[in-house]
Amino acid sequence: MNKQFAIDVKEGLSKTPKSLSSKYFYDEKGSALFSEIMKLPEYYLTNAEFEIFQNKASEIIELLGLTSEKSFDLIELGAGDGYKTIELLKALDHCNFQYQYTPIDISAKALHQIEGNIQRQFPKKKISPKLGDYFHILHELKASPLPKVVLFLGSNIGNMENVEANSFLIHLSENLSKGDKIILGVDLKKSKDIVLPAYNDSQGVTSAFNLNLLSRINSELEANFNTDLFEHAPMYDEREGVAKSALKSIVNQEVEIKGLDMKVAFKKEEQIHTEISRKYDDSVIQKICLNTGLNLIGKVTDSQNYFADYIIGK
Ligand code: AVJ
Repeated sequence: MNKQFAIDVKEGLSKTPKSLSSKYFYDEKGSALFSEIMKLPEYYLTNAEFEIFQNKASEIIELLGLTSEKSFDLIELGAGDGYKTIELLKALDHCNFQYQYTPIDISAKALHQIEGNIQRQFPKKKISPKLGDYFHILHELKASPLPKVVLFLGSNIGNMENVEANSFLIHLSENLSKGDKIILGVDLKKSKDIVLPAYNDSQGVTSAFNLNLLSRINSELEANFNTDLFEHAPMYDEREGVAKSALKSIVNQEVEIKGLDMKVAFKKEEQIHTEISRKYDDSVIQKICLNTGLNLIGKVTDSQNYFADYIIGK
């Protein structure tokens, strides 16, 4: 992992335009900042999806075609703190469903947190967290005879280009059996006035989240980025439906990365691209489901039509 970080940073900062992968945001500091982002008034995504699970869980359950006599595996990819999932679990329990909840994450800390949160809400529930790579674990779970419902929430898929998202769904589909379902949470295309502030909050938390990537390179790869000389540069392309974030060099400067044995020159205003957060509509969802063996069953949205949870079946 750390070795891959070094390889990816070297490659990303050697090309034109420069880029760094958003998957590296989430070190300890970055994960804490992302938790702060989810509480920001401008970051409507979390509340919108929470509202869906709070008010429309029964619609979701109906679209999943579940019956309370049969048990199933409820598997979550990258569960975070489980704040939204808990609402779905409450609704499932309310209807007496039998299921085994399995959150999968590459962070032991995240799994502990979710386990604690669930134990607090449902003292009697047994959950089976699994640490590791999504597909590796899904492959292991494929042997289970029970039907599966896989959760991939929070518009996490939005960090992928459509081609990547399509490969991701192909891979996911290969690890599912006929009749299994996916709940895919995605942010919907909408006006720039709503989207842009979500990535450019007034308290500067998103800016700190983005700049933390440079601090991470400083500490893990012995670099000397001065984070005061870079600024958070967000934009939203309304036509394309993609929010993009970059770090912009405020001056002409050179940065040394000892751990990579390299020096990187930045021109004033030059950007390092760090993240895309794609927004969706039915046609984009259809497109990323092409040739995956998956089909769209339905969708459930929040009251403002900001966010959707698509129910997809194999
Ligand atoms: C966790 C990928 C859904 O893109 O909205 C939040 C990450 N980046 N603010 C998103 C993020 C900046 C977030 N996802």
